Amino acid sequence: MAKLPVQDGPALPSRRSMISGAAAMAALPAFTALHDHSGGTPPPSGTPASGTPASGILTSGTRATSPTALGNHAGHAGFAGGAVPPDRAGIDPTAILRDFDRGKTSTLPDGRTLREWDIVAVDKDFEIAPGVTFPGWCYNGRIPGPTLWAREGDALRINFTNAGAHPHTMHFHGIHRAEMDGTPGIGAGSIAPGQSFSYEFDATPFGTHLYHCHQSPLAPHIAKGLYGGFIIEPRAGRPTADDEMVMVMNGYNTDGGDDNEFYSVNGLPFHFMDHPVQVKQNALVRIHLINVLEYDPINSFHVHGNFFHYYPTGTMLTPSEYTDTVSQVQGQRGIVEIRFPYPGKYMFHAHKTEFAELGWMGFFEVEPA
Ligand SMILES: [Cu+2]
Repeated sequence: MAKLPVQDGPALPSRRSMISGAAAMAALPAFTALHDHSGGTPPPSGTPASGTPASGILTSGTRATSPTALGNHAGHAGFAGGAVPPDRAGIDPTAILRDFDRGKTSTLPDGRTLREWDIVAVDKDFEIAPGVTFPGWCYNGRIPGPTLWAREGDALRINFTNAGAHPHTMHFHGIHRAEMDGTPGIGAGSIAPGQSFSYEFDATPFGTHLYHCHQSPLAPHIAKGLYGGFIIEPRAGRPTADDEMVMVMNGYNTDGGDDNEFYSVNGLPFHFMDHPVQVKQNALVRIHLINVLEYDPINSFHVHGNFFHYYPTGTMLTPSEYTDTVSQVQGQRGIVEIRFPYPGKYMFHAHKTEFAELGWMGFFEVEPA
């Protein structure tokens, strides 16, 4: 498959160099300005600690501060410089967690609810790791795109405008007519820069789904950031959860090669190390878990100190499994339901160690009831 030129300018880190410990962070800004020191996170054993050159990704680059300065930051994120502060990154994974976009609703003559969204594809840069700018393509200026929420049977209309520099589409998982599938060559097909199209279909089946660009070459069009969650609630609803959230597992290919150099959930590597997901003891926490990772065939989710019920694709009301680890292939998703019986901090991460060490790890912080 042809590779897209994903960036210009100075070379960004490659995964091989990061794993091997070769100069990884070629353009690190001064670390001292990078993060606050409130709520410092003690590194769990086995997690790369800042300032440990042997851990590969922490090797300082030409503009890095001294190892001593790095050492002062042990406990932050497991990453040289920590996670990028959300306001600088342009991505706030904590805000994305509980941000469900229910669209603009109106009632059709037949009494059904029409749910409508305006989605714009744009090219936008994000600072995904300290000093690493990723030239993203995204929906509504964010990675992942908005989590669209609908109720089973609603009529849906997604007004899509392509304000980017490349042709894109919106391809929704679900049941719909071919011409609404967002596939090049069918129906409206590719939506050229400056063009618009409204996708219209009904919300079915219920479950936790996703949408993404389906323009060729597919892997870069998705991995540049054109994806988001698409949740269809059962008509009669699910048992009420005390807390409901979305976790979109993704990766970043920063060098245009065949793999990812960074991994995250909700778009920003290591974010939830510095900003643990706040939950309450014994509360029912429902997590819509979606894997949109490209380049790597399998991703996984593992939680420490607990087990959870898992509903594959969210299309059933009874769980298939009681476990502490699930795997998902590309495009796979499901619902995790979990209650934390004990207060404290519990890691969650990909159980593929390499993904975890390159950003896909975080904490739940359980507040006593
Ligand atoms: Cu695209």
